[in-house]
Amino acid sequence: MARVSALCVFLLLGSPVVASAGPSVSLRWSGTTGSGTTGSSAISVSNAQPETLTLEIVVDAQYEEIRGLSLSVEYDSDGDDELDQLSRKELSWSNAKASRTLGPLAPGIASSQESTAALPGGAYGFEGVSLAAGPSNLSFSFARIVFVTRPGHIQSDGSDVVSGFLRADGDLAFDEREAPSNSISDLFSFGTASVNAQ
Ligand SMILES: [Ca+2]
Ligand SMILES: [Ca+2]
Repeated sequence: MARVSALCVFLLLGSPVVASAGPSVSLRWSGTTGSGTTGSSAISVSNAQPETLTLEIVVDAQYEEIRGLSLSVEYDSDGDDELDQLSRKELSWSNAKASRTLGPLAPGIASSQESTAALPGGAYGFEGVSLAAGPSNLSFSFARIVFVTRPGHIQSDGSDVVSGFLRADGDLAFDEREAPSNSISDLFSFGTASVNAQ
């Protein structure tokens, strides 16, 4: 009976719902020195003076245990150069008993690059590995990037920051199964963030 119900839900809701029922990465503005409202993926900033913004990379480990994860972020790919990157940090997560953990093996990310009018900016290879059991069915802060805005460059024209498995050779996710059948990269969905002119 349960199988029949599940099939009905699948047929009613269609495959997009099934495709999104996996781990997801969202980008959330968590801090500003300006007057914009924090807590979502979009924030309003002044176009007259620089503001320092903190961007949280939040992982929602829906339906999967994450034993390893490496992801990257790019920004200003449209040449507007709205942001400069000040710093970035990989965060360690554990549950209260420390029976589940996920954190960087080595300090620092693989590489970073500042955006200009000619080049997108990037922060590549935020990584976390679990040495025992990893997070599942909860959301946690995986990494953090601090930007400063560039007055005169701010445009309200959609996404300014994207996340994803952007390094073909280095970014991936895996679960608790035996390698090499433990990849869960294809299950992930990724969010974006934007800064808009006030
Ligand atoms: Ca820049
Ligand atoms: Ca913008």
